[in-house]
Amino acid sequence: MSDPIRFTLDGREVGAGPGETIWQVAERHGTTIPHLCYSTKARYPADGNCRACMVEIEGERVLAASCIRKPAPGMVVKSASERAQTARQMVTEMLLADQPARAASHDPNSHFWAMADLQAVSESRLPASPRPEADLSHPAMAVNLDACINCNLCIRACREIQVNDVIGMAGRGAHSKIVFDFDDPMGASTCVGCGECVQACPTGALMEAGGVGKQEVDREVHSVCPYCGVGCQITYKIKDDRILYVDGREGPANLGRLCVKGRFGFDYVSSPQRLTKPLIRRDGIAKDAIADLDPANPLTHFREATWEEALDRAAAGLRAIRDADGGKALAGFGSAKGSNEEAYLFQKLVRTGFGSNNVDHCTRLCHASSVAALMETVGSGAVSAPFNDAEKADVILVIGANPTVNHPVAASFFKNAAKRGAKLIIIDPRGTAMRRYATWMVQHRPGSDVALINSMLQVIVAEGLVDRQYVEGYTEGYAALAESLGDFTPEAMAAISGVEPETVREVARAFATAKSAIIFWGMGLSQHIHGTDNARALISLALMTGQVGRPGTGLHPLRGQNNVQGASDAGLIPMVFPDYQPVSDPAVRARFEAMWGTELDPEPGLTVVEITDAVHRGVIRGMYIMGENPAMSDPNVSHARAALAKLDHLVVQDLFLTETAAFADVVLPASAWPEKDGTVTNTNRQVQRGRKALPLPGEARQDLWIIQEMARRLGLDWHYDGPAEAFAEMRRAMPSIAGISWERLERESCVTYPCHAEDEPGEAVIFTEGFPTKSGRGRFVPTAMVPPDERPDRDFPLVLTTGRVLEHWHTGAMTRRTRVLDAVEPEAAVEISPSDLERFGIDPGDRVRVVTRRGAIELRARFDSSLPEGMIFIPFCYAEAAANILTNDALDPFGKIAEVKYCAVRLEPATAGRDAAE
Ligand SMILES: Nc1nc2c(c(=O)[nH]1)N[C@H]1C(S)=C(S)[C@@H](COP(=O)(O)OP(=O)(O)OC[C@H]3O[C@@H](n4cnc5c(=O)[nH]c(N)nc54)[C@H](O)[C@@H]3O)O[C@H]1N2
Ligand SMILES: Nc1nc2c(c(=O)[nH]1)N[C@H]1C(S)=C(S)[C@@H](COP(=O)(O)OP(=O)(O)OC[C@H]3O[C@@H](n4cnc5c(=O)[nH]c(N)nc54)[C@H](O)[C@@H]3O)O[C@H]1N2
Ligand SMILES: [Mo]
Repeated sequence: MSDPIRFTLDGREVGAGPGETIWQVAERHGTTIPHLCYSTKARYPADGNCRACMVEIEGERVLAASCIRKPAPGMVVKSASERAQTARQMVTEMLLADQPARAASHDPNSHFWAMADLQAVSESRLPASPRPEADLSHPAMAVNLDACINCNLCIRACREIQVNDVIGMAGRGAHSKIVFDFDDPMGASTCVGCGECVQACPTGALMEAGGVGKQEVDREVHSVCPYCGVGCQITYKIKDDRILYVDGREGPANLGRLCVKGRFGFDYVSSPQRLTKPLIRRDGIAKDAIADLDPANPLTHFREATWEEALDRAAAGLRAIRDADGGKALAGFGSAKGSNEEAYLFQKLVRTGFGSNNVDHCTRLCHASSVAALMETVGSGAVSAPFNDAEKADVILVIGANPTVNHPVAASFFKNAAKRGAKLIIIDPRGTAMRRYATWMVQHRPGSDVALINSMLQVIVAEGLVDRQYVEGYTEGYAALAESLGDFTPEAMAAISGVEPETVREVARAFATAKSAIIFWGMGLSQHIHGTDNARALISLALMTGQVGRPGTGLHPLRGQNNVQGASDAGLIPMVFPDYQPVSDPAVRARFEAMWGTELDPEPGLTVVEITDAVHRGVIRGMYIMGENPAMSDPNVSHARAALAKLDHLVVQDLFLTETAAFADVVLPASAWPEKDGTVTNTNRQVQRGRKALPLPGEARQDLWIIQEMARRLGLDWHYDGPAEAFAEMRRAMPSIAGISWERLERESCVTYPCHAEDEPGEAVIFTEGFPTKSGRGRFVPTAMVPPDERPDRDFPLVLTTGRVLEHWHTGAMTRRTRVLDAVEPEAAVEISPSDLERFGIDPGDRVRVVTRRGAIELRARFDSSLPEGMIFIPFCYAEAAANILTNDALDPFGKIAEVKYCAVRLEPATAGRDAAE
């Protein structure tokens, strides 16, 4: 380290570290110089435009902005000289003149008022200018330009940090003001509601709607966002045991950033529809009538019960089936929305209490195929590098993923990288929002990924761009792979993928010759009957070019649920015990038998869709479902619902009376994320600590407690006194987290696994020296083309793809009960390309009927120019138009994942015509 720069600050000799500004040195020595446009909270680099932090420097005529000025050796700085103080007070007074009076201000506790206090400025001698009206058009945020001081922080938040490019400055001089897009109301602009501007604003000019600023927070609790796998760290701001608002915290994944769900999507926990009492199905109410069950009024179908009665009933039903037909007649779905500790105990309950391995969860519908390919080729199913490594990459490939919608905070880092000069390649049949920042937006035909990726591999081989040294040093099976690529020329594949051969060549060359290239992929690759092949081909791309195991390189399947990585690690998978140890391996089994003190089933259990089929065959008769909503999320959901109805006994543990709970015999009201302590593992393999922020509503109980009470009634003698004890056992079962103690998580909030010892930091980038496979080498697995299961034809001429919208979470269980999110996206719509709208004579806004071989739904048509002709899109979050009534449940043979990204469909006029619907 270089020597500090010595200089004099307010008569004292001090040192400045490299890059430190005068403001920072002063702060370090206990002097807070007033500052407005430089936000320590938002931690953006200073840009020195507000002049609130001026200091005097001896020998200089003009005052200097201390937030950007760096000290020089021997400099004499006076932060408290009269000249500096007067100038700063003048700045504050000028700004204050245009502000509403403090008592009437939008946020009397704002940073601005704190800075005015610091200088003892409480009113202004200057005349006020006219006050603009408030813009309250957005459901989550208020725009109070009367409080704006033109500090630019919101513009930087929107442009530089989140890269949404909505906020700008219009007008000049005294007339300049911030605007959204072309001076649109915020609610009508392209704002995506991330609220970064609100977090950055020092005055309350941009703030949470509903007068939040006028209320005093009485507690803060640090936790993790409950939505996606990015794992943003957050702080709950609480008043009277309710969440008032949420701020982003400096977690390693999010660096203070959040998206609309993390910031504004928290009030599902206090929804009037929360389950607050255990429920038992009324006698004689059939299980086939979910349509007429109102989640706000469960008492038509259920009666309230005590916990004692409900738990006894719940467990007795399962026990009876187990004792009559054996453990294989039961199955459990655990949750990727709960904690690691809950997931671990849930799978242990199934394996030791039911006595089979019939335990699975939503990973099966998600990255199961990716994981199958990763285990087979590189020996580990998790990501090789954190997504934040995009920052170090020269080339970023995003394929079959739409991060601005589904991992918005990760997307902000990808956009930062693209702006910094990284080449961004996007491969997706539908143009995604990130295309604006992409060097190549490759829109291939859906379902043609193997053809496309293999043609890239073919180019790399044919043009001699293979990283020979890497291939020889770290891989096996290259010769057979190269051999298999002969026919996959870009010319031959163009007929299948629809991509110009020259584009394939450019993209392949860019990837292969980059100093560092990283791959991100999502459901567009995994949710196909050839999902495992898609991932195999992609892995070959990384291996062949040596783009793995170094900073800025790697394989990153973007994990979906907040804890899908952790739930999988903890063993909510039918073929493996915790830490992916195969149930069929006798040595592994012996270890777990010794640890759990019981005999274990040597046969892998059934997977999600296989369980549905087994119910139809009468093989499975009872289920325990915690924190999943298969009656909405399973493919071909009419078939899945019929299976739920057919069960002799179903126990559902959830926050709400979901579509799945509608089929339950017993419903157990559980704990939402902000109501519990526990750990979760994000897409980066970062294990993070969530903390209880709120009391449980009514008689709802902790999931961990419920699982244990169920376990006891199934004959297991369990006593885990809270998550720390469950975690301690997990550490013994899972070598990958052996170095992570509860105390350490308490202290550090986040530790990356694999981490083998308490004094190790954990490995952010893995595969630096080969792979955890038997041979230590990464394996090339050749792939052949398998067409989608159900292709368009005369009767069903279009391709249906399904997925998500930014504001809603999966089946809508949580987000449709969140005020802000449901206000932004309240209604189901099918997105259709302009040419298909024309071809089928549909106007945007019309109600249409969407029909596949499995069923039909009716919803509104929406114009979407990013879709190619022949492909329509429906999100699966709307119960009233459930997309999964339409989807195909044909499975990938390796990952057992269903092809929800592709089936044949047709559009018809709605039966309830347009007028009737309006
Ligand atoms: N807002 C929101 N965010 C979420 C979720 C949510 O429900 N809502 N869910 C979370 C979960 S669990 C997950 S798994 C992730 C999913 O995140 P993503 O993987 O991004 O999810 P999807 O929107 O399902 O699909 C991604 C893309 O696949 C494309 N696609 C469709 N067919 C094909 C194809 O044949 N080939 C290729 N290459 N692409 C294709 C679609 O056009 C779409 O852009 O999101 C997580 N984040
Ligand atoms: N058509 C189509 N179908 C799909 C997909 C697709 O792209 N297209 N994607 C698939 C994918 S990737 C996934 S991951 C699945 C997701 O499918 P699911 O996991 O079934 O969907 P969620 O809506 O997230 O369900 C979570 C449930 O847990 C409850 N919950 C939340 N927190 C807690 C808690 O702390 N404790 C308890 N006990 N309950 C809680 C919620 O109320 C909700 O009912 O959907 C899959 N289905
Ligand atoms: Mo997922």
